[in-house]
Amino acid sequence: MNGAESLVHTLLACGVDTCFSNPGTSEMHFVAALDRIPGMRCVLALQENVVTGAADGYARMQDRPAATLLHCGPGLANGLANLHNARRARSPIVNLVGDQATHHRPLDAPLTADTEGWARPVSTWTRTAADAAAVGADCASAVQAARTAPGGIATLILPSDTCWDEGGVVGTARAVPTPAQAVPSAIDGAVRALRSGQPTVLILGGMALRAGALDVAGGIVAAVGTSARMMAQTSNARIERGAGRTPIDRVPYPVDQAVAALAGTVHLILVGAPAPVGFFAYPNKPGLMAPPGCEVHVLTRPEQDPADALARVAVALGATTAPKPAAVPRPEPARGEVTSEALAQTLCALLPEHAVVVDESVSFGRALYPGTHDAAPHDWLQITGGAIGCGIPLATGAAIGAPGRRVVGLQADGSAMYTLQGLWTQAREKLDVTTVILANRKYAILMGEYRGVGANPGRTALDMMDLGNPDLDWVRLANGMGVEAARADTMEAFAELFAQANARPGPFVIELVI
Ligand SMILES: Cc1ncc(C[n+]2csc(CCOP(=O)(O)OP(=O)(O)O)c2C)c(N)n1
Ligand SMILES: [Mg+2]
Repeated sequence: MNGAESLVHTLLACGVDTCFSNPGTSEMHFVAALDRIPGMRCVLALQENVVTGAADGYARMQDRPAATLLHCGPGLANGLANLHNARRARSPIVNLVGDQATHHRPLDAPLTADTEGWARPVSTWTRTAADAAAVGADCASAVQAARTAPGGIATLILPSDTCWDEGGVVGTARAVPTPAQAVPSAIDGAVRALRSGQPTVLILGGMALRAGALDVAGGIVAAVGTSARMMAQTSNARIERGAGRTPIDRVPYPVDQAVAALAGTVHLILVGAPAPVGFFAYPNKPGLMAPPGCEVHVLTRPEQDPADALARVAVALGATTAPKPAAVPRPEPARGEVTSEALAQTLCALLPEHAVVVDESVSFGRALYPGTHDAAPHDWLQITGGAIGCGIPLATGAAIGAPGRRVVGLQADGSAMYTLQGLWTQAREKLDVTTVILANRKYAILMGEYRGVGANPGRTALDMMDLGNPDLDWVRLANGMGVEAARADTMEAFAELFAQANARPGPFVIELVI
Protein backbone atom coordinates (compact mmCIF):
# COMPACT_ATOMS: atom_id res chain seq x y z
CA MET A 1 0.00 0.00 0.00
CA ASN A 2 1.34 3.43 -0.86
CA GLY A 3 0.82 6.55 1.21
CA ALA A 4 -2.01 7.82 -0.98
CA GLU A 5 -3.95 4.57 -0.56
CA SER A 6 -3.48 4.70 3.20
CA LEU A 7 -4.83 8.26 3.08
CA VAL A 8 -8.05 7.29 1.29
CA HIS A 9 -8.60 4.25 3.53
CA THR A 10 -8.01 6.37 6.64
CA LEU A 11 -10.39 9.13 5.52
CA LEU A 12 -13.13 6.54 4.95
CA ALA A 13 -12.36 4.81 8.28
CA CYS A 14 -12.73 8.19 10.00
CA GLY A 15 -16.09 8.91 8.36
CA VAL A 16 -14.90 11.37 5.71
CA ASP A 17 -16.59 10.28 2.48
CA THR A 18 -16.81 13.48 0.41
CA CYS A 19 -13.89 15.26 -1.23
CA PHE A 20 -14.12 18.64 -2.97
CA SER A 21 -11.13 18.85 -5.23
CA ASN A 22 -9.06 20.77 -7.71
CA PRO A 23 -6.03 18.54 -8.25
CA GLY A 24 -2.64 19.00 -9.91
CA THR A 25 0.41 16.92 -10.75
CA SER A 26 1.51 16.44 -7.14
CA GLU A 27 -1.89 14.89 -6.28
CA MET A 28 -2.00 12.31 -9.08
CA HIS A 29 -1.24 9.38 -6.76
CA PHE A 30 -4.07 10.46 -4.48
CA VAL A 31 -6.39 10.72 -7.50
CA ALA A 32 -5.27 7.24 -8.62
CA ALA A 33 -5.96 5.87 -5.15
CA LEU A 34 -9.47 7.40 -5.24
CA ASP A 35 -9.98 5.56 -8.53
CA ARG A 36 -9.01 2.21 -7.01
CA ILE A 37 -10.74 2.50 -3.66
CA PRO A 38 -14.54 2.89 -3.74
CA GLY A 39 -16.54 4.92 -1.24
CA MET A 40 -15.42 8.52 -1.68
CA ARG A 41 -17.70 11.02 -3.45
CA CYS A 42 -15.34 13.29 -5.38
CA VAL A 43 -16.63 16.67 -6.53
CA LEU A 44 -14.59 18.73 -8.96
CA ALA A 45 -14.65 22.51 -8.66
CA LEU A 46 -12.98 24.79 -11.16
CA GLN A 47 -11.35 27.21 -8.77
CA GLU A 48 -10.01 26.54 -5.28
CA ASN A 49 -12.19 29.15 -3.55
CA VAL A 50 -15.16 27.11 -4.79
CA VAL A 51 -13.56 23.96 -3.32
CA THR A 52 -13.07 25.49 0.11
CA GLY A 53 -16.44 27.31 0.20
CA ALA A 54 -18.21 24.09 -0.78
CA ALA A 55 -16.42 22.19 2.00
CA ASP A 56 -17.68 24.91 4.37
CA GLY A 57 -21.28 24.58 3.15
CA TYR A 58 -21.12 20.79 3.45
CA ALA A 59 -19.75 21.00 7.00
CA ARG A 60 -22.42 23.47 8.10
CA MET A 61 -25.15 21.04 7.06
CA GLN A 62 -23.50 17.77 8.13
CA ASP A 63 -21.68 18.93 11.27
CA ARG A 64 -18.80 16.76 10.09
CA PRO A 65 -15.93 17.41 7.72
CA ALA A 66 -15.50 16.83 4.04
CA ALA A 67 -11.97 16.71 2.66
CA THR A 68 -10.61 19.18 0.16
CA LEU A 69 -7.89 18.42 -2.35
CA LEU A 70 -5.77 21.41 -3.31
CA HIS A 71 -2.63 21.78 -5.37
CA CYS A 72 0.50 23.19 -3.72
CA GLY A 73 0.79 26.54 -1.98
CA PRO A 74 -0.80 28.60 -4.78
CA GLY A 75 -3.84 26.29 -4.98
CA LEU A 76 -4.28 26.64 -1.23
CA ALA A 77 -3.81 30.39 -1.54
CA ASN A 78 -6.63 30.62 -4.09
CA GLY A 79 -8.90 28.96 -1.51
CA LEU A 80 -7.87 31.07 1.46
CA ALA A 81 -10.71 33.63 1.44
CA ASN A 82 -13.34 30.94 1.85
CA LEU A 83 -11.17 29.09 4.37
CA HIS A 84 -11.20 32.37 6.27
CA ASN A 85 -15.02 32.39 6.15
CA ALA A 86 -15.06 28.71 7.19
CA ARG A 87 -12.75 29.46 10.11
CA ARG A 88 -15.19 32.15 11.27
CA ALA A 89 -18.06 29.67 10.89
CA ARG A 90 -16.02 27.14 12.89
CA SER A 91 -16.67 24.59 10.18
CA PRO A 92 -14.80 21.31 10.39
CA ILE A 93 -12.74 20.74 7.22
CA VAL A 94 -9.93 18.27 6.45
CA ASN A 95 -7.88 20.41 4.12
CA LEU A 96 -5.50 18.27 2.05
CA VAL A 97 -2.77 20.03 0.07
CA GLY A 98 -0.41 18.14 -2.22
CA ASP A 99 3.09 19.58 -2.47
CA GLN A 100 6.56 19.13 -3.91
CA ALA A 101 8.29 15.83 -3.08
CA THR A 102 10.50 16.10 0.01
CA HIS A 103 13.73 15.67 -1.97
CA HIS A 104 12.58 18.07 -4.73
CA ARG A 105 11.86 20.96 -2.37
CA PRO A 106 15.54 22.07 -2.07
CA LEU A 107 15.64 22.56 -5.86
CA ASP A 108 13.16 25.43 -5.50
CA ALA A 109 11.07 24.46 -8.55
CA PRO A 110 8.50 27.07 -9.68
CA LEU A 111 5.51 25.83 -7.61
CA THR A 112 7.54 25.58 -4.41
CA ALA A 113 6.12 27.90 -1.77
CA ASP A 114 5.70 28.30 1.97
CA THR A 115 2.60 26.12 2.01
CA GLU A 116 2.56 25.71 5.78
CA GLY A 117 2.92 29.46 6.12
CA TRP A 118 -0.18 30.04 4.02
CA ALA A 119 -2.11 27.33 5.85
CA ARG A 120 -1.41 28.25 9.46
CA PRO A 121 -3.48 31.44 9.94
CA VAL A 122 -6.72 29.74 8.82
CA SER A 123 -6.03 26.33 10.37
CA THR A 124 -6.44 25.07 13.94
CA TRP A 125 -4.05 22.20 13.05
CA THR A 126 -1.29 22.14 10.41
CA ARG A 127 1.15 19.34 9.60
CA THR A 128 3.36 18.24 6.71
CA ALA A 129 3.56 14.45 6.40
CA ALA A 130 7.14 13.23 6.85
CA ASP A 131 6.90 9.95 4.91
CA ALA A 132 4.44 7.40 3.54
CA ALA A 133 4.30 5.47 6.82
CA ALA A 134 3.14 8.57 8.68
CA VAL A 135 0.32 9.60 6.32
CA GLY A 136 -2.43 7.37 7.78
CA ALA A 137 -1.81 8.44 11.38
CA ASP A 138 -1.48 12.10 10.31
CA CYS A 139 -4.80 11.87 8.51
CA ALA A 140 -6.53 10.36 11.56
CA SER A 141 -5.14 13.20 13.68
CA ALA A 142 -6.35 15.75 11.13
CA VAL A 143 -9.91 14.40 11.21
CA GLN A 144 -9.86 14.42 15.00
CA ALA A 145 -8.58 18.00 15.07
CA ALA A 146 -11.21 19.16 12.57
CA ARG A 147 -14.01 17.53 14.58
CA THR A 148 -12.92 18.72 18.00
CA ALA A 149 -15.38 21.37 19.22
CA PRO A 150 -16.11 23.94 18.06
CA GLY A 151 -14.76 22.58 14.75
CA GLY A 152 -11.81 23.80 12.74
CA ILE A 153 -9.72 23.52 9.63
CA ALA A 154 -7.06 20.80 9.82
CA THR A 155 -4.53 21.20 7.02
CA LEU A 156 -2.45 18.17 6.09
CA ILE A 157 0.27 18.91 3.52
CA LEU A 158 1.36 15.88 1.51
CA PRO A 159 4.69 16.02 -0.34
CA SER A 160 4.16 13.82 -3.38
CA ASP A 161 6.71 11.17 -2.33
CA THR A 162 4.71 10.56 0.87
CA CYS A 163 1.85 9.58 -1.43
CA TRP A 164 3.69 7.46 -4.01
CA ASP A 165 6.12 5.63 -1.67
CA GLU A 166 5.17 2.17 -0.45
CA GLY A 167 4.79 1.55 3.28
CA GLY A 168 1.42 3.23 3.86
CA VAL A 169 -0.33 2.27 7.10
CA VAL A 170 -4.08 2.86 7.50
CA GLY A 171 -4.73 5.12 10.50
CA THR A 172 -7.41 4.24 13.01
CA ALA A 173 -10.13 6.74 13.84
CA ARG A 174 -9.33 8.78 16.95
CA ALA A 175 -11.95 9.56 19.57
CA VAL A 176 -13.41 13.04 19.29
CA PRO A 177 -13.74 14.64 22.72
CA THR A 178 -17.29 15.63 23.66
CA PRO A 179 -17.64 19.40 24.04
CA ALA A 180 -16.86 20.61 27.55
CA GLN A 181 -19.71 21.76 29.76
CA ALA A 182 -19.99 25.24 31.18
CA VAL A 183 -18.45 25.59 34.65
CA PRO A 184 -20.93 26.04 37.55
CA SER A 185 -19.76 29.61 38.20
CA ALA A 186 -20.69 30.54 34.60
CA ILE A 187 -24.20 29.14 35.11
CA ASP A 188 -24.51 31.01 38.43
CA GLY A 189 -23.31 34.26 36.87
CA ALA A 190 -25.85 34.07 34.08
CA VAL A 191 -28.68 33.15 36.47
CA ARG A 192 -27.79 36.04 38.77
CA ALA A 193 -27.78 38.49 35.86
CA LEU A 194 -31.12 37.22 34.57
CA ARG A 195 -32.66 37.41 38.07
CA SER A 196 -31.36 40.94 38.65
CA GLY A 197 -34.26 42.53 36.83
CA GLN A 198 -31.73 44.76 35.04
CA PRO A 199 -31.73 44.86 31.22
CA THR A 200 -30.00 41.67 30.07
CA VAL A 201 -29.24 40.45 26.55
CA LEU A 202 -28.25 36.88 25.66
CA ILE A 203 -26.01 36.85 22.55
CA LEU A 204 -26.20 33.46 20.86
CA GLY A 205 -23.82 31.94 18.32
CA GLY A 206 -22.80 28.57 16.88
CA MET A 207 -24.78 25.56 18.12
CA ALA A 208 -26.97 27.82 20.30
CA LEU A 209 -28.77 28.77 17.06
CA ARG A 210 -30.14 25.28 16.41
CA ALA A 211 -33.87 24.89 16.98
CA GLY A 212 -33.68 22.95 20.28
CA ALA A 213 -31.28 25.36 21.98
CA LEU A 214 -33.25 28.35 20.65
CA ASP A 215 -36.43 26.97 22.21
CA VAL A 216 -34.69 26.73 25.58
CA ALA A 217 -33.19 30.24 25.26
CA GLY A 218 -36.60 31.60 24.25
CA GLY A 219 -38.10 29.91 27.31
CA ILE A 220 -35.52 31.58 29.56
CA VAL A 221 -36.32 35.00 28.10
CA ALA A 222 -40.07 34.40 28.46
CA ALA A 223 -39.68 33.25 32.09
CA VAL A 224 -37.56 36.27 33.06
CA GLY A 225 -39.94 38.79 31.48
CA THR A 226 -39.30 42.16 29.91
CA SER A 227 -35.81 42.71 31.35
CA ALA A 228 -34.33 39.90 29.19
CA ARG A 229 -33.89 39.62 25.42
CA MET A 230 -31.89 37.42 23.12
CA MET A 231 -30.12 38.15 19.85
CA ALA A 232 -27.91 36.27 17.41
CA GLN A 233 -24.59 37.64 16.23
CA THR A 234 -24.69 39.70 13.03
CA SER A 235 -23.15 36.85 10.96
CA ASN A 236 -23.91 33.21 11.71
CA ALA A 237 -22.96 29.84 10.26
CA ARG A 238 -26.48 28.40 10.45
CA ILE A 239 -29.74 29.37 12.14
CA GLU A 240 -32.67 26.93 12.26
CA ARG A 241 -35.78 29.10 11.90
CA GLY A 242 -39.12 29.59 10.23
CA ALA A 243 -42.75 28.88 11.14
CA GLY A 244 -43.22 27.04 14.43
CA ARG A 245 -39.67 27.72 15.61
CA THR A 246 -38.46 30.26 18.16
CA PRO A 247 -37.50 33.37 16.18
CA ILE A 248 -34.35 35.34 16.92
CA ASP A 249 -33.27 38.78 15.70
CA ARG A 250 -29.65 39.50 14.88
CA VAL A 251 -27.44 42.35 16.03
CA PRO A 252 -27.81 44.79 13.09
CA TYR A 253 -24.85 45.35 10.73
CA PRO A 254 -24.85 49.20 10.70
CA VAL A 255 -22.98 50.46 13.77
CA ASP A 256 -25.60 53.07 14.76
CA GLN A 257 -28.38 50.49 14.60
CA ALA A 258 -26.34 47.92 16.55
CA VAL A 259 -25.55 50.47 19.27
CA ALA A 260 -29.24 51.44 19.44
CA ALA A 261 -30.30 47.77 19.62
CA LEU A 262 -28.05 47.16 22.64
CA ALA A 263 -28.54 50.55 24.33
CA GLY A 264 -29.28 50.32 28.03
CA THR A 265 -27.95 46.77 28.38
CA VAL A 266 -26.56 46.18 31.87
CA HIS A 267 -25.70 42.47 31.48
CA LEU A 268 -24.51 40.82 28.28
CA ILE A 269 -24.53 37.01 28.44
CA LEU A 270 -22.40 35.35 25.76
CA VAL A 271 -23.48 31.89 24.61
CA GLY A 272 -20.89 30.58 22.16
CA ALA A 273 -20.47 34.06 20.71
CA PRO A 274 -18.06 36.95 21.19
CA ALA A 275 -19.27 40.34 22.41
CA PRO A 276 -20.59 42.15 19.30
CA VAL A 277 -18.15 44.50 17.57
CA GLY A 278 -18.56 46.75 14.53
CA PHE A 279 -17.64 45.20 11.20
CA PHE A 280 -15.40 48.21 10.64
CA ALA A 281 -14.23 51.21 12.62
CA TYR A 282 -15.62 54.65 11.74
CA PRO A 283 -14.37 57.99 13.03
CA ASN A 284 -16.17 58.91 16.27
CA LYS A 285 -18.13 55.67 16.49
CA PRO A 286 -17.55 52.92 19.08
CA GLY A 287 -15.98 49.57 18.22
CA LEU A 288 -17.89 47.64 20.87
CA MET A 289 -21.63 47.62 20.25
CA ALA A 290 -22.75 47.12 23.88
CA PRO A 291 -22.69 50.22 26.09
CA PRO A 292 -19.49 50.98 27.99
CA GLY A 293 -19.64 49.60 31.52
CA CYS A 294 -22.03 46.81 30.58
CA GLU A 295 -21.12 43.64 32.47
CA VAL A 296 -20.12 40.73 30.23
CA HIS A 297 -20.84 37.16 31.40
CA VAL A 298 -19.44 34.24 29.42
CA LEU A 299 -21.95 31.41 29.78
CA THR A 300 -20.20 29.22 27.21
CA ARG A 301 -17.09 29.67 25.13
CA PRO A 302 -17.37 28.50 21.51
CA GLU A 303 -15.85 25.08 22.30
CA GLN A 304 -18.35 24.41 25.11
CA ASP A 305 -21.83 22.91 24.86
CA PRO A 306 -24.40 25.76 24.71
CA ALA A 307 -27.50 23.54 24.73
CA ASP A 308 -26.46 21.94 28.02
CA ALA A 309 -25.64 25.33 29.59
CA LEU A 310 -28.93 26.90 28.50
CA ALA A 311 -30.83 23.89 29.85
CA ARG A 312 -29.09 24.28 33.23
CA VAL A 313 -29.89 27.99 33.34
CA ALA A 314 -33.52 27.19 32.47
CA VAL A 315 -33.75 24.66 35.32
CA ALA A 316 -32.29 27.18 37.78
CA LEU A 317 -34.88 29.74 36.70
CA GLY A 318 -37.75 27.26 36.55
CA ALA A 319 -38.22 28.12 32.87
CA THR A 320 -39.91 25.85 30.36
CA THR A 321 -39.23 25.92 26.61
CA ALA A 322 -40.46 28.93 24.66
CA PRO A 323 -44.17 29.11 23.96
CA LYS A 324 -44.68 28.19 20.29
CA PRO A 325 -45.30 31.30 18.21
CA ALA A 326 -48.85 31.48 16.85
CA ALA A 327 -49.17 30.20 13.29
CA VAL A 328 -49.30 33.06 10.80
CA PRO A 329 -50.88 32.44 7.40
CA ARG A 330 -48.41 32.62 4.51
CA PRO A 331 -48.69 35.91 2.62
CA GLU A 332 -49.41 36.14 -1.11
CA PRO A 333 -46.30 36.58 -3.28
CA ALA A 334 -45.51 40.26 -3.74
CA ARG A 335 -46.48 42.16 -6.89
CA GLY A 336 -44.98 45.09 -8.74
CA GLU A 337 -41.72 46.84 -8.02
CA VAL A 338 -38.68 44.84 -6.94
CA THR A 339 -37.69 45.84 -3.39
CA SER A 340 -36.01 44.06 -0.52
CA GLU A 341 -39.33 43.99 1.38
CA ALA A 342 -41.17 42.59 -1.65
CA LEU A 343 -38.58 39.84 -2.06
CA ALA A 344 -38.92 38.97 1.64
CA GLN A 345 -42.69 38.67 1.18
CA THR A 346 -42.33 36.36 -1.82
CA LEU A 347 -39.77 34.23 0.02
CA CYS A 348 -42.18 34.02 2.95
CA ALA A 349 -44.92 32.90 0.60
CA LEU A 350 -42.97 30.43 -1.54
CA LEU A 351 -39.88 29.16 0.29
CA PRO A 352 -40.01 25.35 0.11
CA GLU A 353 -40.36 23.36 3.33
CA HIS A 354 -36.90 22.69 4.88
CA ALA A 355 -35.07 24.82 2.34
CA VAL A 356 -31.47 25.82 3.03
CA VAL A 357 -31.08 29.55 2.42
CA VAL A 358 -27.59 30.83 1.64
CA ASP A 359 -27.55 34.57 2.22
CA GLU A 360 -24.92 36.62 0.42
CA SER A 361 -27.41 39.32 -0.41
CA VAL A 362 -25.21 42.19 0.86
CA SER A 363 -26.99 45.57 0.58
CA PHE A 364 -30.26 44.32 -0.93
CA GLY A 365 -30.69 41.84 1.90
CA ARG A 366 -31.70 44.23 4.67
CA ALA A 367 -35.38 43.09 4.76
CA LEU A 368 -34.84 39.42 3.87
CA TYR A 369 -33.99 37.92 7.26
CA PRO A 370 -36.43 40.02 9.35
CA GLY A 371 -39.18 39.39 6.79
CA THR A 372 -38.94 35.59 6.72
CA HIS A 373 -39.46 34.53 10.36
CA ASP A 374 -42.80 32.99 9.30
CA ALA A 375 -41.65 31.27 6.11
CA ALA A 376 -41.75 27.45 6.05
CA PRO A 377 -39.12 25.97 8.40
CA HIS A 378 -35.67 26.41 6.92
CA ASP A 379 -31.98 26.95 7.73
CA TRP A 380 -30.29 30.30 7.14
CA LEU A 381 -26.55 30.33 6.29
CA GLN A 382 -24.55 33.56 6.14
CA ILE A 383 -21.20 34.87 5.04
CA THR A 384 -19.35 34.64 8.35
CA GLY A 385 -15.99 36.23 7.65
CA GLY A 386 -16.94 39.13 5.39
CA ALA A 387 -14.86 37.75 2.50
CA ILE A 388 -17.34 38.01 -0.37
CA GLY A 389 -17.55 35.24 -2.94
CA CYS A 390 -18.75 32.55 -0.55
CA GLY A 391 -22.41 32.27 -1.58
CA ILE A 392 -22.31 30.09 -4.71
CA PRO A 393 -19.70 27.71 -3.22
CA LEU A 394 -21.58 27.48 0.10
CA ALA A 395 -24.81 26.67 -1.75
CA THR A 396 -23.00 24.00 -3.76
CA GLY A 397 -21.59 22.30 -0.69
CA ALA A 398 -24.83 22.69 1.28
CA ALA A 399 -26.75 20.92 -1.49
CA ILE A 400 -24.39 17.95 -1.22
CA GLY A 401 -24.54 18.08 2.59
CA ALA A 402 -28.34 18.30 2.71
CA PRO A 403 -29.67 15.97 0.02
CA GLY A 404 -33.40 16.15 -0.58
CA ARG A 405 -33.62 19.77 0.54
CA ARG A 406 -33.85 22.74 -1.85
CA VAL A 407 -31.02 25.23 -1.52
CA VAL A 408 -31.90 28.87 -2.24
CA GLY A 409 -29.04 31.29 -2.80
CA LEU A 410 -29.80 34.97 -2.23
CA GLN A 411 -26.82 36.23 -4.12
CA ALA A 412 -25.57 39.77 -4.71
CA ASP A 413 -24.15 40.12 -8.22
CA GLY A 414 -20.71 41.55 -7.46
CA SER A 415 -20.05 38.83 -4.88
CA ALA A 416 -21.35 36.17 -7.27
CA MET A 417 -18.67 37.07 -9.84
CA TYR A 418 -15.85 35.96 -7.51
CA THR A 419 -16.83 32.30 -7.64
CA LEU A 420 -19.41 31.86 -10.41
CA GLN A 421 -17.55 28.71 -11.51
CA GLY A 422 -19.49 27.00 -8.71
CA LEU A 423 -22.53 27.01 -11.03
CA TRP A 424 -20.71 24.54 -13.28
CA THR A 425 -20.25 22.16 -10.34
CA GLN A 426 -23.96 22.52 -9.54
CA ALA A 427 -24.80 21.54 -13.12
CA ARG A 428 -22.40 18.61 -13.22
CA GLU A 429 -23.59 17.24 -9.87
CA LYS A 430 -27.26 18.02 -10.69
CA LEU A 431 -27.68 19.88 -7.40
CA ASP A 432 -31.07 21.25 -6.34
CA VAL A 433 -30.04 24.88 -6.04
CA THR A 434 -32.04 27.98 -6.99
CA THR A 435 -29.72 30.97 -7.19
CA VAL A 436 -31.36 34.39 -7.15
CA ILE A 437 -28.86 36.90 -8.55
CA LEU A 438 -29.65 40.32 -7.10
CA ALA A 439 -28.60 42.23 -10.17
CA ASN A 440 -28.19 45.88 -9.23
CA ARG A 441 -25.07 45.94 -11.40
CA LYS A 442 -23.22 47.79 -8.67
CA TYR A 443 -21.11 47.41 -5.60
CA ALA A 444 -24.07 49.18 -3.98
CA ILE A 445 -22.87 48.81 -0.41
CA LEU A 446 -19.63 50.59 -1.25
CA MET A 447 -21.56 53.46 -2.83
CA GLY A 448 -23.45 53.77 0.47
CA GLU A 449 -20.20 53.73 2.44
CA TYR A 450 -18.79 56.36 0.10
CA ARG A 451 -21.77 58.63 0.68
CA GLY A 452 -21.36 57.88 4.41
CA VAL A 453 -17.99 59.65 4.41
CA GLY A 454 -19.78 62.69 3.03
CA ALA A 455 -18.40 62.46 -0.50
CA ASN A 456 -20.23 62.55 -3.82
CA PRO A 457 -18.75 59.92 -6.14
CA GLY A 458 -16.93 61.38 -9.15
CA ARG A 459 -16.12 59.50 -12.37
CA THR A 460 -13.13 57.59 -10.93
CA ALA A 461 -14.96 56.54 -7.78
CA LEU A 462 -18.06 55.53 -9.76
CA ASP A 463 -15.96 53.45 -12.13
CA MET A 464 -14.72 51.44 -9.14
CA MET A 465 -18.22 50.76 -7.78
CA ASP A 466 -20.46 50.51 -10.84
CA LEU A 467 -20.59 47.11 -12.56
CA GLY A 468 -22.30 48.32 -15.75
CA ASN A 469 -20.53 49.08 -19.04
CA PRO A 470 -20.85 46.28 -19.96
CA ASP A 471 -23.76 44.78 -17.96
CA LEU A 472 -23.21 41.22 -16.82
CA ASP A 473 -25.67 38.87 -18.51
CA TRP A 474 -26.44 36.26 -15.84
CA VAL A 475 -28.70 34.20 -18.08
CA ARG A 476 -25.88 33.65 -20.54
CA LEU A 477 -23.23 33.26 -17.83
CA ALA A 478 -25.32 30.53 -16.20
CA ASN A 479 -26.17 28.89 -19.53
CA GLY A 480 -22.48 28.87 -20.39
CA MET A 481 -21.87 26.71 -17.34
CA GLY A 482 -24.73 24.35 -18.09
CA VAL A 483 -27.32 25.92 -15.75
CA GLU A 484 -30.73 26.97 -17.02
CA ALA A 485 -31.62 30.55 -16.22
CA ALA A 486 -34.15 33.33 -16.77
CA ARG A 487 -34.49 37.01 -15.99
CA ALA A 488 -37.21 38.78 -13.97
CA ASP A 489 -37.74 42.49 -13.51
CA THR A 490 -41.07 42.45 -11.72
CA MET A 491 -42.13 40.61 -8.59
CA GLU A 492 -44.87 38.80 -10.54
CA ALA A 493 -42.34 37.37 -12.99
CA PHE A 494 -40.01 36.49 -10.14
CA ALA A 495 -42.68 34.61 -8.17
CA GLU A 496 -43.54 32.51 -11.20
CA LEU A 497 -39.89 31.66 -11.94
CA PHE A 498 -39.07 31.02 -8.28
CA ALA A 499 -41.93 28.55 -7.84
CA GLN A 500 -41.01 26.75 -11.08
CA ALA A 501 -37.29 26.65 -10.26
CA ASN A 502 -37.89 25.14 -6.83
CA ALA A 503 -40.22 22.47 -8.22
CA ARG A 504 -37.75 21.11 -10.78
CA PRO A 505 -34.68 18.98 -10.12
CA GLY A 506 -31.23 20.47 -10.62
CA PRO A 507 -29.91 24.02 -10.50
CA PHE A 508 -31.59 27.15 -11.84
CA VAL A 509 -30.49 30.80 -11.87
CA ILE A 510 -32.91 33.72 -11.72
CA GLU A 511 -31.42 37.10 -12.58
CA LEU A 512 -33.58 39.49 -10.58
CA VAL A 513 -33.02 42.96 -12.01
CA ILE A 514 -33.15 45.49 -9.16
C1 LIG B 1 -12.79 39.12 -0.59
C2 LIG B 1 -13.36 40.49 -0.54
N1 LIG B 1 -13.02 41.39 -1.46
C3 LIG B 1 -13.56 42.62 -1.43
C4 LIG B 1 -14.42 42.99 -0.45
C5 LIG B 1 -14.95 44.42 -0.37
N2 LIG B 1 -16.36 44.47 -0.71
C6 LIG B 1 -17.32 44.41 0.23
S1 LIG B 1 -18.84 44.49 -0.38
C7 LIG B 1 -18.25 44.63 -1.97
C8 LIG B 1 -19.17 44.79 -3.12
C9 LIG B 1 -20.38 43.93 -3.04
O1 LIG B 1 -21.14 44.08 -4.19
P1 LIG B 1 -22.36 43.15 -4.47
O2 LIG B 1 -22.00 41.76 -4.13
O3 LIG B 1 -22.86 43.40 -5.84
O4 LIG B 1 -23.43 43.61 -3.40
P2 LIG B 1 -24.20 45.02 -3.33
O5 LIG B 1 -23.29 45.93 -2.59
O6 LIG B 1 -24.46 45.48 -4.72
O7 LIG B 1 -25.43 44.75 -2.56
C10 LIG B 1 -16.88 44.60 -1.99
C11 LIG B 1 -16.05 44.68 -3.19
C12 LIG B 1 -14.75 42.00 0.51
N3 LIG B 1 -15.60 42.22 1.52
N4 LIG B 1 -14.23 40.77 0.43
MG1 LIG C 1 -24.46 44.44 -6.55
